[in-house]
Amino acid sequence: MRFAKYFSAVDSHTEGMPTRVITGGVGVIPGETMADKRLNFIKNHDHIRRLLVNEPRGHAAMSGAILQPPTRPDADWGVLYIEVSGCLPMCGHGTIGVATVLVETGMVEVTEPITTVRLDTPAGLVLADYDTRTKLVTIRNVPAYAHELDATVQVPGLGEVRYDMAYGGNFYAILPLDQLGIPFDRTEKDRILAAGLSIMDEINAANRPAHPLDPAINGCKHVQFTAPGQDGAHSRNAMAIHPGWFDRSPCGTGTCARMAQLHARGELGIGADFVNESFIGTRFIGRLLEEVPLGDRTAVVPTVAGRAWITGMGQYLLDATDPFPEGFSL
Ligand code: PYC
Repeated sequence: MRFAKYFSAVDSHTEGMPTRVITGGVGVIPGETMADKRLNFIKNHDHIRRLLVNEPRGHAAMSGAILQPPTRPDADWGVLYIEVSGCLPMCGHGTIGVATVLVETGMVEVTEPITTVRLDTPAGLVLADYDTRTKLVTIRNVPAYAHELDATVQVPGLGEVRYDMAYGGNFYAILPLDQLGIPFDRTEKDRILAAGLSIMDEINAANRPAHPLDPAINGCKHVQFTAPGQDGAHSRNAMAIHPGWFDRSPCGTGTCARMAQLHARGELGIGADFVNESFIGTRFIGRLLEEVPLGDRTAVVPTVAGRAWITGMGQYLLDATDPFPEGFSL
């Protein structure tokens, strides 16, 4: 057999959501910053993402992270986030997975009981504190902010939809699912997903959000349908993501966006815990540390805590004769 490509990987899941951490085989992507590397990767190397997340090596809700040397002296590793939806600026569940893999495989120097891993991400520096006693990873994310409150959009088949747009490393349209009259129930997943995809299409056509300091971070690929929390959770979500899947975790950047939205509405104070529950019942614990300026806006610095578990280690290969060199999706 002749291998056209050969990648080493450590697979994990964060509260149910996979992160395939690519530890070798990609090489160093050119770029002065991780944001530059992300754009270069999207333009010139996206076939690698497709090969690693699409079927048959991945699946319709696959997600991963490619390790890179950092581009800044205060970081231990650089990270590019890959998913079926594309190459994200930041990913919370992915960061929890990366920190767990780096510590558990000894790729960073481990200190007991807390190891701090400093990650250079396309959205900015993210710190991850790994607790070796509990496996809990607490990430200190980039500043999150409420981009627009009480926006409306006309959606075919749904009429006028009211939503808040918030950023937590990605942009999230946030609305209560009961606004659409759909029960918060996994048996309704097809209807919920179809509504989410239509809403993001119309928002991107009519009112596409962009980050105030980095216009390359733009567009809404996530619709966070919320429901009241239960059994100690403050909120639940069904996170509909382009091109058609749900986050299995409570969504790290989505939890940060939700906290920024609640803070802007005066419903979440600095220092208060916010427990967010996923569509499969797993939880992250979020908290806002402080307010900070972000261009001419006010943002908040969020933390999110959750756990990840390693599920496998392996090599992913591309045989030179494989008829699907970029995999496929159905
Ligand atoms: O955890 O930030 C997250 C995330 C983004 C997309 C899927 N998960």
